[in-house]
Amino acid sequence: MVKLMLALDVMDKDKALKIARETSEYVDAIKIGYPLVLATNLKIVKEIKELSNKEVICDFKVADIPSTNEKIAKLTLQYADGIICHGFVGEDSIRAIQNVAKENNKKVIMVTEMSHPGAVMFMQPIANELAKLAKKLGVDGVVAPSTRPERLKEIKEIVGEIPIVSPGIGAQGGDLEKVLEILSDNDYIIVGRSIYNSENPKESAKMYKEKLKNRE
Ligand code: O7M
Repeated sequence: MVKLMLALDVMDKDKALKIARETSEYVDAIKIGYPLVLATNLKIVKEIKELSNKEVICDFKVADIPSTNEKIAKLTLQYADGIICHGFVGEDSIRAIQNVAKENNKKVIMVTEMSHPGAVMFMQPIANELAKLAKKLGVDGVVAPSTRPERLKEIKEIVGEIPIVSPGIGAQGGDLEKVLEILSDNDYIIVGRSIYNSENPKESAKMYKEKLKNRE
């Protein structure tokens, strides 16, 4: 079954903990990014992992020189099961993160093409090359857009067995039916606002989980 990754981009600690607790029955992984970490602190990652018992991925879209990437990865992977980095900074910068992840048995997920409209300006033209680099480096996951199924398909074809982590369903208008025709068992959809901003996040997470189950 395609997995559900909750993007927990709320900026209030109690709200984050409540949503993580309520939805944990239906989500496979929780993605924590700058909004929540900057509103609280990095230890929120540990707390959310403990109360949800789910895989927790830090979305810091790390994009620096190797020695700085290494520092960021060391700090992040004390608590998180995985870290998201950008690919456009090049092979050495990604390898620096992979080295830290390997020592700690953690995941590195690399961004290729993003889901927002602006990604067609600079990212889309290089995204297939980034996907090839992800394959060469054997990263543990690749981010590709649910908002552009044709691009999602192309990137998936390039990376082969590497799991896809795909944002854009819900608030960004991605077509879940189309996306599920492309994704396979170890892939994830990322859903944020349409779960955490809904009146009943638990019910919304359940609804997505059921849609994923029904497509099996
Ligand atoms: O469902 P949403 O739109 O509220 O949230 C989507 C989440 O995915 C949110 O955390 C974004 O920062 C993230 N995201 C994208 O929306 N588009 C991308 O191309 C990449 C990401 C992402 O997670 O990158 C790792």
